[in-house]
Amino acid sequence: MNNISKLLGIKYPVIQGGMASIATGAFAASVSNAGGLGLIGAGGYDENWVREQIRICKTLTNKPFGVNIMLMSEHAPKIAEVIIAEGVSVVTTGAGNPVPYIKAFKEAGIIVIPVVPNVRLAMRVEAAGADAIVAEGMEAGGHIGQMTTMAMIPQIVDSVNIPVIAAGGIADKRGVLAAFVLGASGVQVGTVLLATKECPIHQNFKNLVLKAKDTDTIITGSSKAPVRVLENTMAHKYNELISSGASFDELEQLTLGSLSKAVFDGNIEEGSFMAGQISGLIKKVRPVSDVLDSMFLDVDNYKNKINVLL
Ligand code: TUI
Repeated sequence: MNNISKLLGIKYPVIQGGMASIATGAFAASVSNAGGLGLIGAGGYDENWVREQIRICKTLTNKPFGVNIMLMSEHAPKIAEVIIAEGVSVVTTGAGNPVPYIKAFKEAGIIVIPVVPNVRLAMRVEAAGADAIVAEGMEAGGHIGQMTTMAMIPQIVDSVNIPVIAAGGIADKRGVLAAFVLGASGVQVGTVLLATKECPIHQNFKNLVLKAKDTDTIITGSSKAPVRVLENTMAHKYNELISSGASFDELEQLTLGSLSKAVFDGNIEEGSFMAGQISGLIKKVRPVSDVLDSMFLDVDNYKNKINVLL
């Protein structure tokens, strides 16, 4: 059995992205029930929302699931306490340095998988006790680093001894196999899960993903917090605001506010539709189980054949 599947107790070595403002307890449960690791995306929500979603998720699946903490959030410390109190088995982190949290999670017996954008942070979180890492390339949607998946994965694989999960630009079996060839042990996906029956986003958001071309995402935001979104009026307005010197806090508020406008209202002009470059590959809405089954159908077979050649 694959080491990530074994570590997490799941069928397929795939974990869901954090998907701030999207990944509810119900959505996480549908990913876990389909054989991946579902995650509740804490995003900008507070600890009470996260506690409620954990309890909902527990009623909808008996499979492992986790919580993703967005570390830029002011609620992150309280959310960490709730995760420990509720006995969640896996935590992933994003958008910041998770090192201050790792010891407490490990003492509580929680599997910790930070999302990192470069080799330096991968090495730091390994030294602090992380169980595995997600290495997320800048092809991904949402908050991103500077490295591409293709260039980063083998460099991280050669720099750490813990399993590496590849993310950014992966939406089908070809992406999974490419990740394995680069030395990853599993994948994280977000964009492809937007186009699922179970994903609780506005239909307009799903339609934008379905009709996106390869070049339809752009990077908005400051160099401190670049965010990949589907190009629209809001994305350009945001970049103009940055040029005019808006503060970091103002921008973070705008990001989270416009994310809600995309996810809940389907507001095509004013929403921030966070999605990755692989949007152009996604042509239909499917059940989560179809997405995961098709990503992993016969993958072990192909992997063994490739390993003979490597
Ligand atoms: O976190 C993500 N993707 C996200 S978070 C999000 S919500 C949001 N809200 C307000 C402002 C910005 C975003 C939407 N999408 N992916 C994982 C990820 N983590 N990508 C990059 C990083 C990262 C960046 C810097 C991780 C660590 C880090 O460390 C900085 C340091 O302190 O060393």
